[in-house]
Amino acid sequence: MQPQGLSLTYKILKSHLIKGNLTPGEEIAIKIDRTLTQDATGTMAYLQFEAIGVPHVQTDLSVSYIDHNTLQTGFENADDHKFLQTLASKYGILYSKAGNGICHQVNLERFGVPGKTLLGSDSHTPTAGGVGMIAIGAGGLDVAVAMGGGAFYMAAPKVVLVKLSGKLQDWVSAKDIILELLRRLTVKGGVGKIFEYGGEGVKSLSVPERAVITNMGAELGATTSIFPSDEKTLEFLKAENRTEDYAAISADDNAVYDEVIAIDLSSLEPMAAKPHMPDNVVKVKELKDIKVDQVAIGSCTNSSYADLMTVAAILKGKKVHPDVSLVISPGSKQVYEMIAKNGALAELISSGARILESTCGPCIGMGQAPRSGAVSLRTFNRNFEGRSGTKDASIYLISVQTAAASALTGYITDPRTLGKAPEIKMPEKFDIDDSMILQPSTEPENVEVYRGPNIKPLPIKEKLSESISGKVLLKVGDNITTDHIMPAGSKILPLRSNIPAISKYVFESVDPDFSERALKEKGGFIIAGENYGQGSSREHAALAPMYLGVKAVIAKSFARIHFANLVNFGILPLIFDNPADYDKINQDDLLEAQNIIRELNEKKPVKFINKTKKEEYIFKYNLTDRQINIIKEGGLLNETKNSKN
Ligand code: MIC
Ligand code: SF4
Repeated sequence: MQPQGLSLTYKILKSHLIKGNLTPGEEIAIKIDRTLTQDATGTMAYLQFEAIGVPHVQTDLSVSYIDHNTLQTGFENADDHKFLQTLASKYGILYSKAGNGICHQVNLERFGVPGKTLLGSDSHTPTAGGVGMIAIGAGGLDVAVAMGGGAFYMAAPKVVLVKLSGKLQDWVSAKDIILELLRRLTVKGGVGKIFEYGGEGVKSLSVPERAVITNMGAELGATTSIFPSDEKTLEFLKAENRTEDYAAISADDNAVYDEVIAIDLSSLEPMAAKPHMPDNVVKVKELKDIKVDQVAIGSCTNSSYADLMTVAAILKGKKVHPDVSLVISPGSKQVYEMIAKNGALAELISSGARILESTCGPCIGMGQAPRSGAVSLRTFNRNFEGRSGTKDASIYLISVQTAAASALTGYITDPRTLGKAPEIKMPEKFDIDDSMILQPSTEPENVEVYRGPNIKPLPIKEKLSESISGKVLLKVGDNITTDHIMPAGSKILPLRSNIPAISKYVFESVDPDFSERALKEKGGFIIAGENYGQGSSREHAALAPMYLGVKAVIAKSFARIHFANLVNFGILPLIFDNPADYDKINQDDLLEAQNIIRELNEKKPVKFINKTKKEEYIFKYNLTDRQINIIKEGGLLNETKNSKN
């Protein structure tokens, strides 16, 4: 009998496996070849890296990007940038300056290599799956550990084959493929899974198009997404002058998959995710009479050269509707410079577009908040309530084609109504200029790491005690995002290096009194529904609640990265044994667990008493021995230090 073939995913995981078996759900440890950080998660990650105490990064390559916190309304962000620059220089890390572009776009262009592993302190790290990397988003502490030479621990994923057939019709784009998947599978449909793309349809998609899909695979809750490395990959790497990085890799012909999903590309139409979730997807034509106030084009999802050339071709010689504000942020300096040189930028400006720098910008509420009650169309990947900076704005996620068409008409517009579709070719050569990527110092001993007043030491948690008690500080529903738990935006993001200051904003949009109450009650518990903590990798959504004294989150289920972050910072992620108990517990109820360490040691479910209601509940947990140990020690940093002593 012929042995079973391997998926591309399992081939790469196998070649990087350090511990464990590749059986879905089992904990494995893999070697990380490369890491990336961005400035909003990077300061914490590097403070943690310093605490680990190695003199030089242990990876093949680590890059520190500045792309999120670039709206410098006070000294904080610029101070943090200087910290990150000097630290990178000292520890052997490349530093991509503000203005060089969004981490995922620049990483794809300059550092994506088929077959390698990448760990990034940003949930959209899977973008690099577009060139055949296993690229995973994680909390900053996990990235710090990888930079220190440690393995990355994860649950071996189920592998889903997304079999693409046919070819996209005119005006339909890669964005519509991933929106269709979100429509079918929802924002929790990918938890515990890696999505591997295959089938004839793959051949028609360029690397930047593939990267749109792997980028937004994060919104499925997936561990990551990956495309095979083939002629299209070679074409892209050649154009980036990196032919030597090419290797053809794909799944075995007889590869086995846990699930197969078929998509006929030729049957797809322009799609849109309605407010306030990326899986709230309908056909654009169903939204046609909705008036638009703002159109924002950019983000790590849709800001490639081809994307902006498409927009320029649609807007050429025309004017943006008088009631629409159109903002465009090119994904990288490479893209920006190329559209400037070939005249496309002039077309965009002439049409009435407002051009921003190459950063995340409006995607994370760093400027361009829409007006009250506005309809804002965005080519981004997340439309969570309030993320734009305006709580009552309605954000729709769409393709660049739909964005440009709607900017012209002033209404949500199916781009197929515009006539002949523009044809945009991938350039044979991209303009290469890595001068904004700074090399580390050759004399690291002489580099002093700069620390501005914004950088405060990391709070450390005490060990878990046998008995824990406290009030239910907050009860929330399903699909709570990390944007609910720890909001971003131009006011709060500059406080990312200062946990006492940022913790004042925990759950601000859900319950503005949360932080004060948590401090007054000396901590307590959070009760949640399904998929708690979906969205970003920001460990501040665990670190700040930890600072406020949150001891456990009891939920129906958790999102992957946030679950790992809770463990890393010593907060117990517990799961209802009986989901009906969710309805019995209310805010302010007093909960107590009397034998938690004994129960964890015996791997038994934990018993909680509701002293207010005089009830008992059993909560489960899905923790390995390693994770239980981390929680008992009060977090991964404590555990690492104690295991060294
Ligand atoms: C996001 O898109 O939500 C972010 C901002 O890029 C986050 C990281 C962060 O919060 O700093 C992410 O996706 O992980
Ligand atoms: Fe930046 Fe938005 Fe991408 Fe996050 S999703 S990395 S904020 S562009």
